[in-house]
Amino acid sequence: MDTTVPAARAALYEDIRRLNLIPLWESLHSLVPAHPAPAYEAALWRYDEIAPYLRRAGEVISAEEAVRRVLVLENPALPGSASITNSLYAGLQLILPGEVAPAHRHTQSALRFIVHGKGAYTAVDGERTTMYPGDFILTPSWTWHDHGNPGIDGAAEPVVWLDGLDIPLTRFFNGGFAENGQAASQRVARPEGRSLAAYGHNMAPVRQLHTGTSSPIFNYPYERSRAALETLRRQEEIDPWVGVKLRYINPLTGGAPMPTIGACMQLLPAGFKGRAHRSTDGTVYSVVEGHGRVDIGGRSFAFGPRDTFVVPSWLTLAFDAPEDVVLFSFSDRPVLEAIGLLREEFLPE
Ligand code: GTQ
Repeated sequence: MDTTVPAARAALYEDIRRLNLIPLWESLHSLVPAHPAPAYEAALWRYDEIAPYLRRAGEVISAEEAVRRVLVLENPALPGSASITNSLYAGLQLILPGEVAPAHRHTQSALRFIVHGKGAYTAVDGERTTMYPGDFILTPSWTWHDHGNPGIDGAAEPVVWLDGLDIPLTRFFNGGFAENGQAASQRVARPEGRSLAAYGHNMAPVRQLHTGTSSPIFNYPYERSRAALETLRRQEEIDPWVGVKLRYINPLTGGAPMPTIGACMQLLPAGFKGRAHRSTDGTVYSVVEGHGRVDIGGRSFAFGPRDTFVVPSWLTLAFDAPEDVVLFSFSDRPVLEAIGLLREEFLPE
């Protein structure tokens, strides 16, 4: 038996290192894995636990000074990355009554999912939209956006939303550009509600049609999404894996609302014990209503309203909902779809 081979190999590896060469055969296995092996993990952030620190952040820095007053939900397995999955960023943003988060734009695409309070607004390219809990709001790539919190009818309260951005994806492709606006708040160029009126009723303007790669609707109100789920749960057989689940669409294409981020809303009726399923798009969930449990790759997490959790790529996911549960979720699904990497598996009971 030739026992000199490993030593000879080691010597070779050592010698080629200074030429910036490495032997493929030592790492082929992990470079071309049999199935996805994400480098990040399942995790859950309890809103009740976070809220006091958000409040404290509100005491130590203003929205204006912070530009965006956000506590980033960083995946525990990816310290220093500001990432919740390998491709996505998530954070909880607080805006207090009377505050303004100044106008800027960047190539990163962003979504806001309102988790607490009402009466703040986001302005996108000159149109404001007032936020209510459960609303799904877009600020597509390179659109000017600013946030403010004037309240409604003289009553204002702190507002918190979940930010979802493709920051890590943009970083990976070195596509990040950003600019600050001239003024803190952009000029209002169109009345509130214009986008939803023009595009949110299965109709579209016959002239001056919206162009661009993102949806012309930038607020998908919870009231409507919730009502749709409620009607369907009464009419349809409940899917044994996902309950009643709808995805948000760009009404002009039927595709995802933004090129890099897809989003869904689902209802799990009381008593639902979901079957396990998995997909290659690592997904962030925000709990809108109800308490339940989720099993992620053999780890069980209890959740309640306003909690956030992350399900890594290809880990199995199964829900348990003793009461009605409503979940919002977002992922990089449109990217995976576009490059042929989207796979899903719905496991039998
Ligand atoms: O509101 O524009 O959480 O630019 C991170 C980066 C929010 C925003 C974030 C941002 C924003």
